[in-house]
Amino acid sequence: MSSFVSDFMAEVKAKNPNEPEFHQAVQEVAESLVPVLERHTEYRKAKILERIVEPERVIMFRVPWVADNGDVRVNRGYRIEFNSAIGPYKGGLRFHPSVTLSILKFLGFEQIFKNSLTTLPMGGGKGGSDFDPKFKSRNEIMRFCQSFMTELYRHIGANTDVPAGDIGVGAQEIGFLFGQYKRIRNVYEGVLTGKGLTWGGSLIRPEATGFGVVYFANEMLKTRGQSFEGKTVAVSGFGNVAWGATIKATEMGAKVVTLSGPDGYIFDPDGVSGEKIDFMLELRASNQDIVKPYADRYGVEFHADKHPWEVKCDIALPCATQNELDENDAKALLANGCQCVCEGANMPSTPEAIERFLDSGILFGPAKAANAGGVATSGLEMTQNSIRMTWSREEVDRHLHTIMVNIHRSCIDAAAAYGMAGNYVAGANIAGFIKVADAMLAQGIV
Ligand code: NDP
Ligand code: 2IT
Repeated sequence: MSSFVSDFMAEVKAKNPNEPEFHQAVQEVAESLVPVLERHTEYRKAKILERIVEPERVIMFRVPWVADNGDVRVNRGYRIEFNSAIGPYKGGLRFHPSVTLSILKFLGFEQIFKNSLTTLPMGGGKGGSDFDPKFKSRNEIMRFCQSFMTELYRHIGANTDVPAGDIGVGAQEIGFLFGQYKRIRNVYEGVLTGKGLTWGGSLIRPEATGFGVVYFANEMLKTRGQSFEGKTVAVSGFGNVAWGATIKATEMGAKVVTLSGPDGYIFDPDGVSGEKIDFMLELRASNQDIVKPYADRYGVEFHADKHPWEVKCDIALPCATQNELDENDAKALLANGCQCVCEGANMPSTPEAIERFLDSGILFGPAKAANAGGVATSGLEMTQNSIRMTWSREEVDRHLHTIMVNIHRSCIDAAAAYGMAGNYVAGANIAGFIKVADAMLAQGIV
C-alpha cells in the first residue's frame, strides 16, 4: 500500500487538473485512510475511495443580474452534489470572488465526512458563486440572489439538497434565496437552513459553528486536564464563525486578543468582550470586509497585511478561510508556547503547518470535526422544520454540545483503533469515512 496514495493522487490530479485545493483535501483523507483500506479489502474491492472522490453531480450555471446603475453583470453559479449515501446533500453556499470549481469541490468533499461525523442523516454538498458582495447595495444582492435561485431551485429540495450559508452568505442572503424558491415552487419547506427565526430558522444556528469549535477545543483541553479558563486566545476572521467562537471562548473564561480581516489584524490586550463582540456584527454587515475600524474605535493596535499568528497565545482558532495559516505561522505559534489549535474555518492550515502541529504533540483539532457544529445545527433546524416545532435555546445548545462531545469521542476512538492515538486528523477522516463507506457498500455500485 506504500505507493497507493501517490498512484491514487496521480489519477485524481490527471482527472481533475487545475484544482489544487481539491487535491489538497483529497490527499489528506487518502493518507489517513491507508490503514483502513489495508484492513478492509471490501472497501478496496468496491472502489469506495475512487467513487467517493467523484461528485455525484456538478451543476454550473449562468447568473445574470442588473446593477443599480443599469449595467448587466454575469456571474457563475455552482452546486456540487457530492455524496448522498447517508442523506440529502447538505452544505453551504459561498459568495466570494475567489470561488472556483476547485474551492467548492474541496469544500463539498470535506463536507461528506464532516456531516457523517455529526451522526445526523446528511450527505455532502457545497455551492456558491464568484459574485463579490463587497460594496454591493441591498437591492443588488437581492437581485443576484433571485437570479441565482431561478436556476438553483430545480436542483434542490427539502429531501434532495439543502443549502445554507458560508462566506458572504448570511441571514440576509438566505432570506432572498428562500423568498425566490418559495415564489417559484409554491411550497413552504425547509429547503435552506440558516433561516430567520420567524420563518423556520433555529435558535443558536448563527452562533453554532463558533460555539461548536470552542466545545470541541474544550474536550481536547480536558484530555490534558486543562480548560479555557484564564487562557489567551488568538482568533482570525471577524465573520460568523469568529463571532460565535469569540462569544463562547469569552464566556468560558478566556481572553480573545485578536481578530483579522483581509486588511490585517487587530490586537486587543484587554480582550474582545461585551459590546466589542457586538461590533463584529456591524463590521461584517458594513460589507467592506475590513477589520481596521475596530482598532480605530477602541484605540488598539492594527497590524496591516499581517496574520495574527505572531501574537503570543495559548490557543489559536483560525476562523477566516482556507490556507490562512502556513508553516511559518505554525512555527511562530509553537515558539510562542501555543498549546492548542482548533480549526473554525475549512482547511485553514496548510499541510506543512498541520505536520508541524502533529509533530510537536500539541492539541490539533481539524476543521471537519471542529467546525461541524454549524452544519449539525443546520441538521437540527431541518428536524424542527420536519416536526413543525421550534426548540428553546437551551435545547438546541444541549444537542449541539452533545454532538460535539460525541464527535470528539469518535475521533479519539477511530484514531486509537487504527494505531494513531491522539491524532485527531486521522481520527476525523477515518470515523467520517467508515459510516459513508458502509452505506455505499450497502447500496451497491451506484
Ligand atoms: P463570513 O462571511 O461570516 O465571514 C467572512 C470571513 O471571510 C471573514 O472573517 C474574512 O476573514 C473572510 N474573508 C474575507 N476576505 C476573504 C478573502 N479574500 N478570501 C477568503 N476569505 C476572506 O464567513 P463565515 O464566518 O461563515 O466563514 C468563515 C470560515 O468558516 C470559512 O472557511 C467557512 O467555510 C467556514 N465555516 C463556516 C460555517 C458557517 O456555518 N458559516 C460552518 C463551518 C465552517 P479574513 O478577512 O481574515 O480572510
Ligand atoms: O462549512 C460548513 O459546514 C458550512 N458552511 C455550514 C453548512 C450547513 O449546511 O449548515
